Amino acid sequence: MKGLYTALMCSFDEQGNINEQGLREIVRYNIEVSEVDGLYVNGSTGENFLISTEQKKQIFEIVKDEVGDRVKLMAQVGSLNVDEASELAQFVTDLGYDAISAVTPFYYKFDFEEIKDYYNTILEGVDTKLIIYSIPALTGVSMNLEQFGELFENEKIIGVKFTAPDFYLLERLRHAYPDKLIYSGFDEMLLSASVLNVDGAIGSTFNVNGKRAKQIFTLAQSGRIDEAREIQKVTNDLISEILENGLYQTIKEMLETQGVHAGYVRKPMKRLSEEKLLKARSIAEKYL
Ligand code: NAY
Repeated sequence: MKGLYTALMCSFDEQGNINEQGLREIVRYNIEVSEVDGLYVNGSTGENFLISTEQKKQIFEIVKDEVGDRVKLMAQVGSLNVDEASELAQFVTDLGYDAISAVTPFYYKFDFEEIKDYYNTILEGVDTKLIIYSIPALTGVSMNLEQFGELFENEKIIGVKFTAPDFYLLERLRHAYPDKLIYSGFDEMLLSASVLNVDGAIGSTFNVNGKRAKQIFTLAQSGRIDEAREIQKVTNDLISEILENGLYQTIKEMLETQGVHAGYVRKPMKRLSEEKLLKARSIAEKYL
């Protein structure tokens, strides 16, 4: 399960329906052009929190059908509705996904006991492994070393997608849990995380920048830090332009320039203005 995983985008049409062909094209582009090791399906980048249970299932099915066994697949099933999360966990396990992942429960200020119960409930009765999805900036949920340790006591919890700039905690986690999988979640910090020996990374920008990300990761692993730093610099030039223009919308438009029908974002996300569309195309021309 080690390596680089694209946080997969989903293609939606103007009405917000799944564009199956577009989604298949995004999958193929990631495998054949970006050459990532795996796909992280229905994460933030997949606009997971904006779609219905049925749409989530449809996406899981289409992606598995398109991928077959070519790359590893992680399914993000986390939901404030624990019944939905459990149902999706069973669904993707039956489909043959390699692991599930679940975002920490957010919005209500759950205490740690509740968070722990959420994970144990999702895993009850389902024969799969789980990666915790920790993203404090969006969820407001920060866990400390001991709390991660307590979650890791459940042997089915095999790792964490660590999307935070806290490199002290990341180093402590790596040191304390050498056998758990740690994935870096911020693409702009990939080199720094790789130096701390993470097992892989999961990122939205890998949809268009997978090859550079892979270079950063493998160069860092073999101690070639100067070379990795150069590629991280270009990557961060790209990421800052993407962030300034609109993250998911710009990546989608960049994919469109490559003949991949990545489509539109779902409401309430807004579409790019004409000016920003042109900007997205010029970013693609510059970096792809
Ligand atoms: C997800 O589930 O799609 C992710 O969390 C992937 C990680 C990304 N985080 C978000 C919130 O999009 O790749 C990062 C991020 O977009 C990138 O580093 C730019 O900041």
